[in-house]
Amino acid sequence: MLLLIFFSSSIEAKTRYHKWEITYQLKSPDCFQKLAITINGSTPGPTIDAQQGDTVVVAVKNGLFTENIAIHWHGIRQLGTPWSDGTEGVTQCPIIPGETFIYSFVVDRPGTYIYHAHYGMQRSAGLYGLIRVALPQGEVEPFKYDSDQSLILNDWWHKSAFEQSVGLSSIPFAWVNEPDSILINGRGRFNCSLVQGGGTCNSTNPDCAPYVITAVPGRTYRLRIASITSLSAFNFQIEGHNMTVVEADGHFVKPFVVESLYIYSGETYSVLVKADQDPSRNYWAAVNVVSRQPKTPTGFAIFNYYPNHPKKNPPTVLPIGPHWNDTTGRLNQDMSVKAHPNYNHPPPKTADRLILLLNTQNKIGGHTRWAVNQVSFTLPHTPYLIALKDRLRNVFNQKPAPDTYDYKTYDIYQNTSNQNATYSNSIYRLKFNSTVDVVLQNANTMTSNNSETHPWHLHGHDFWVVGHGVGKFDPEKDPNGYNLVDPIEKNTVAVQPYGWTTIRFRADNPGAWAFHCHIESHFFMGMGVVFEEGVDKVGKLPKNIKGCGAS
Ligand SMILES: *[C@@H]1O[C@H](CO)[C@@H](O)[C@H](O)[C@H]1NC(C)=O
Ligand SMILES: *[C@@H]1O[C@H](CO)[C@@H](O)[C@H](O)[C@H]1NC(C)=O
Ligand SMILES: *[C@@H]1O[C@H](CO)[C@@H](O)[C@H](O)[C@H]1NC(C)=O
Ligand SMILES: *[C@@H]1O[C@H](CO)[C@@H](O)[C@H](O)[C@H]1NC(C)=O
Ligand SMILES: *[C@@H]1O[C@H](CO)[C@@H](O)[C@H](O)[C@H]1NC(C)=O
Ligand SMILES: *[C@@H]1O[C@H](CO)[C@@H](O)[C@H](O)[C@H]1NC(C)=O
Ligand SMILES: *[C@@H]1O[C@H](CO)[C@@H](O)[C@H](O)[C@H]1NC(C)=O
Ligand SMILES: *[C@@H]1O[C@H](CO)[C@@H](O)[C@H](O)[C@H]1NC(C)=O
Ligand SMILES: *[C@@H]1O[C@H](CO)[C@@H](O)[C@H](O)[C@H]1NC(C)=O
Ligand SMILES: [Cu+2]
Repeated sequence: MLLLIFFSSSIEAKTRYHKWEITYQLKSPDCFQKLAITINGSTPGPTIDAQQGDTVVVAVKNGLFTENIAIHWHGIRQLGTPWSDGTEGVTQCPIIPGETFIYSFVVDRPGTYIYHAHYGMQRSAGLYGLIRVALPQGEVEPFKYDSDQSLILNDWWHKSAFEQSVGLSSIPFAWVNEPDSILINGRGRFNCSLVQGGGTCNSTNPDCAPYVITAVPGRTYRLRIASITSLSAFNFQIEGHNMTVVEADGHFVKPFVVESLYIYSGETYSVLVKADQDPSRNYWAAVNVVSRQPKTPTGFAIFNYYPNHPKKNPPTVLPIGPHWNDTTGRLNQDMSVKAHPNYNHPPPKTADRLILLLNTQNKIGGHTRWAVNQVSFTLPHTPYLIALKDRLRNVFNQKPAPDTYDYKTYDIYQNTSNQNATYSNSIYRLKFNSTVDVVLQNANTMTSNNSETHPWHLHGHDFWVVGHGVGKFDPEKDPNGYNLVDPIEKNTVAVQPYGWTTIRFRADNPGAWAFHCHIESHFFMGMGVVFEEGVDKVGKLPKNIKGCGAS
């Protein structure tokens, strides 16, 4: 009896074991059949549910015959386990075919997170899923809801990730183009009559039937929305229903109401939606591409009012969302996301170091690349964590990566005017426990009058989003406008066209951490950097992360 009470009231952290096999399968998520990378046969993969403080153990078997893999746990800081971050080339060697790799990490914070492939461009082949971390027993969120549902948004191509990556690295350059469709929980709709030159496309395949969210009139729904797109920025809306934003990247938000939500690759949000409209019909949940001129049809799910038939289409046309190029609207949302007053941990008032990062598109030896302060990033053969911890010499460029660019004279509105970008695998070494400001400065691409949106993701940390601005960041004036009172903490943040974004973080997690644009092809084309901090404090590295390069 005593034992029973002990167990039922126990708040001891649990260990949650998962065993996954990664294989290729023929899938038709948008009705068009294609080889997809799956976890135990499914894409998206299984959702990992855990509670704050639990240890998650995932034994990943690489069942692909000819490809390496690695899986990143996006938003999990990996405190004390920097080797479980799953970033091939940074924190581990790839998992080779036939091999099983065991990831083990603590989920130390409640909220909504993602996992996805972090090797080559495999993420776009379907290897992704959600992580939901519940609050400890007896604790509640600072908001109320009747039901908790998840939507993972993605963009999808019929071309393989191989064909895409070969095109990106070829001369002449071949762009991946806009996605063929938008997926909501792995379901989309391609117009099969547009299929040219073979391929199987069956519009009545149940795998591409729209996803249905069933709502009971009067109830409030928490929708956890995650974007894992390879390219697109999205706008999400439920026709006729406003949404209250309450969580962003695992942090409670000072609630604010939106008619539609902008979401960038690598971000997660929770919104509350009340089923308080005319219950005699269903409504569209619609996803539209923004920030690039859309060439992809609107993605949709059905917001079904019980007891209407879940498959009954709403009587209206699909919402087309806001103007794709309404940068001001997107910036307004960025600036509305602030920490919830009861969960506000203001940042240090000053930073010890300022790193100004200019984002440009460049040509290097005829190749089209992205560069940060003239450096187009390449991964070394020996992962940084191993190289740094085991003091392996000459396995990456030891010259420090540049802290700034020529901000006094650089014209961010001109076609990328410099021809000086080079490849490098150099990194930033941060003083342990120092406070670092990073300013991401956007600029014109190599196309006239064009600047893109880049969602930057930091591994191993959350950062405070202390400022956003339009134009060129001025290191003298702009810091005066920083929000140091209640900035949101996030792991991914957008830099809008011709704008800048400043993040602040404490370099207090020993390890080597990637910081990169979350657009799959941009990172592939060099849009990233690596930070090292306190690597001497990292515990003994597990053997299973080694075995490539000089390790
Ligand atoms: C995945 O498949 C393995 C066997 O290969 C099995 O042990 C495991 O339970 C499965 N996991 C899930 C989540 O289906
Ligand atoms: C599918 O494409 C065909 C051919 O262009 C077009 O006639 C048809 O209206 C499209 N169907 C839908 C549902 O968009
Ligand atoms: C399309 O899928 C439906 C449902 O699975 C099936 O009944 C039908 O035979 C398929 N059509 C073709 C041409 O394969
Ligand atoms: C949604 O919010 C807007 C702006 O705050 C308001 O004008 C509109 O009436 C609201 N719609 C609903 C359905 O509550
Ligand atoms: C937005 O794009 C449209 C074309 O889709 C163009 O006509 C319009 O001028 C653009 N607006 C801005 C603010 O760039
Ligand atoms: C490129 O390098 C050359 C030679 O070092 C230098 O003169 C020029 O100013 C550089 N251009 C830019 C935009 O940095
Ligand atoms: C890091 O710095 C903060 C603030 O100066 C201090 O409170 C904390 O103890 C330091 N942590 C470590 C591990 O040195
Ligand atoms: C921009 O500059 C690059 C590199 O000099 C050049 O290849 C490209 O054609 C230019 N684009 C435009 C629109 O002028
Ligand atoms: C670029 O934008 C400027 C200012 O809005 C305009 O004067 C110019 O014509 C545009 N150039 C092109 C090629 O669209
Ligand atoms: Cu980018």
